[in-house]
Amino acid sequence: MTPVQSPEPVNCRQDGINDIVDKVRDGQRLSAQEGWRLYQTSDVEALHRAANDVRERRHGRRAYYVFNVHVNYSNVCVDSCMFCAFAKKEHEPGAYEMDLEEALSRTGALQNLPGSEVHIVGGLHPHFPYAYYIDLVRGIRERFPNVHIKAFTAVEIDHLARLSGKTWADVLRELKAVGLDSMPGGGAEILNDRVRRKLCADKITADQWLDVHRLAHRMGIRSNATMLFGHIERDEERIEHMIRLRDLQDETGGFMAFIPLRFHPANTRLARLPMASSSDVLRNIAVSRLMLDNFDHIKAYWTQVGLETARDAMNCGADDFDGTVVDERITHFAGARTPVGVTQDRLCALMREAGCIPVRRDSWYDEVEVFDR
Ligand code: V47
Repeated sequence: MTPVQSPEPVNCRQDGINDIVDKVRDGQRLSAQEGWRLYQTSDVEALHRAANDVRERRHGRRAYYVFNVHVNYSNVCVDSCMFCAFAKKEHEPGAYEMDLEEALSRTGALQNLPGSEVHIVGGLHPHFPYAYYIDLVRGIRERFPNVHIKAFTAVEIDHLARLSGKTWADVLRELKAVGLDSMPGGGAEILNDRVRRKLCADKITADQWLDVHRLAHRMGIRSNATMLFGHIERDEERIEHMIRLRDLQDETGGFMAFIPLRFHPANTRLARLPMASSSDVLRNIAVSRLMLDNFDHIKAYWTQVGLETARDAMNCGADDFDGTVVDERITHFAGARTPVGVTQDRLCALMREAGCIPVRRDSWYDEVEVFDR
């Protein structure tokens, strides 16, 4: 694990970030201490500008989205994470399960369009057999050969291994054999043991989350990485999280995008907490763009940050809106007021408002359609 320096004492805090901006311009890597200063600075304009410069060097004014649906196959979960409003115990009101036919019919909304994506995530179900997950991926692959299957977080991969008595490698190999293309970045929360003990003690540890992704990357399965922010975590723990991801990315190069997830407190055991403000959302986007110098893409996940804030994020370091995100449930159980899916026209209009060229991408970030008129 990467040692993260503790922050400077408050009395010698340095507010300006010109030296950090110069380092970024020279292509130098930022330290934990510098990352922490990016969270503290009052010069938000300089922070956003520096992050936007990096974004423009990598992607110009292109802004990406994918045509996608979410299939949250069940919310029944053996874990009890403090931040989660989605998970229910079996037989609890609101608990649900989807059979294969329902998952297939939801994926059908993509019309088997080349470049489209199904994002499959669910609770850790105590009784679904291992075959359910294999059949789900195989069934989608057989019926919709053009659809990219991005399925199962590292936490679910570990659950499948426990339930089947197989190794992580066996599970990943068998899922890949029936059609799994890539893995989503969920379940990372904050990669710090203090936070995980308080927030999600039942979950795999930070090291295990990283180990599953390392293994997946070595097996040719690319993935994303998330960071759930705006609950009990400290700025230095956000930075530790990013540095641990950056270290793994140095090793494998397997991450495609980083996605800061804005914690939604409604209906959770942390409902007393206020939701992070839009300016905090933009700060996280900008800091991650500057710290994660080996990640190609930073997503502004509009379902959680809001459509207008996602638009503004395109000028603060983000280059990707995620997608149409039809049928998302996890954030909506926690009170999200954003639509349950948007049209491609709406996404493109927002990107143009941000001064960007909308680009429909596939899940590997290859361009499918550029709307440059
Ligand atoms: O793992 C749970 C988080 C994640 C809440 O890889 C919450 O492309 C906010 O991982 N408020 C699932 N967040 C979502 C996810 C994701 C989303 C979009 C794109 C990708 C990708 C991945 O949502 C969970 C958890 O970290 N979450 N509860 C909540 N109350």
